[in-house]
Amino acid sequence: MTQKVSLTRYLVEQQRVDGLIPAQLRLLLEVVARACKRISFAVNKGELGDVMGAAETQNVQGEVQKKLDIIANEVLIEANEWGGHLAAMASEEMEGIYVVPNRYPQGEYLLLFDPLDGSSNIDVNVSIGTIFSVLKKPDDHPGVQEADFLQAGAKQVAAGYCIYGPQTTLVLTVGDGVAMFTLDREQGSFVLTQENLRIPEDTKEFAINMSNMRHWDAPVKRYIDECLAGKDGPRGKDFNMRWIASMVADVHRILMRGGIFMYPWDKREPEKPGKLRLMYEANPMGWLVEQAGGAATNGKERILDIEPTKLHQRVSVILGSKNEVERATGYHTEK
Ligand code: P6P
Repeated sequence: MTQKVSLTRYLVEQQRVDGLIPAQLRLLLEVVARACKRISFAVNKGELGDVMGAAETQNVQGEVQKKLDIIANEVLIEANEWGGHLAAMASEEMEGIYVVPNRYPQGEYLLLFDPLDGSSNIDVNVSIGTIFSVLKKPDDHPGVQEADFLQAGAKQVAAGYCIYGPQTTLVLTVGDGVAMFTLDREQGSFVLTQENLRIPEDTKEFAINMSNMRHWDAPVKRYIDECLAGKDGPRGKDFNMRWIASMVADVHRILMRGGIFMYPWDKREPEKPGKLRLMYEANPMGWLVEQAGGAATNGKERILDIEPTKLHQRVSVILGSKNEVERATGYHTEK
């Protein structure tokens, strides 16, 4: 029987082999994984754990928070603040950054996360997940401030997500491909189940919220209309559609079998470039997709090249199978 490789062993071997994972980053990733395990157990309790439904609060985005949104945020903060590997954290659920309290040692990394993405699916038992991104704190000044987080996605040193679905699966990159770890609930540890994940460059499956069609810009409408025209249309093949309304679940499907995911700008709120957040949704997912051979743009430029100006800024997202992302992006630049 082939020996199972735990997340810890994988990270130690990666650290030993190519030095991509300094000890402090390895510690950070193991702590995030343990926090995701705790979140998974809370999510799996459902109605049995008084974790369902809405809290009486709103987040910085003005969205009603679910009880599990708050629980997941607190789990990640508590798990990561004392270890000495972080200087500060930023979360979709918090307006400002969370600086590691003085009673704990400060580290050189910055952790950003959407603690529970897709939370509108919690109450209907559909897959949701935690998305995280790791940056290095600039070392040209003492202390840490919000501006230290405003780095392009290309500067990430680690990124990943944990999807809470039929399996609890952690998907991770440190810049040397994408590895997948499945939670072995009997052992209580994440076990390596796939590495060097590759996204097929072509696909017949698109993911977009079709109810917004009348609000889209022309290039998006052209791309989707051509998919809908099927084999008698300009694409010469039929397409399938999926929309789970949980970015983690849609991106996981694309990492496993290809596809294109689109949450474009639309004219409902024209002042917003898109719905999804750059720093802790589009950047980590964009890097994972690129590391698996896919592509990620905002319709005009590579997501990872965008220079952020605000912590919670939003962005239009087109990501997935390389040839489809290039086609959809090309329609934007043609325009
Ligand atoms: P809509 C979840 O709220 C989320 O941020 C992403 O996970 C998901 O892809 C998107 O919003 C769904 O948005 O407008 O289809 O409900």
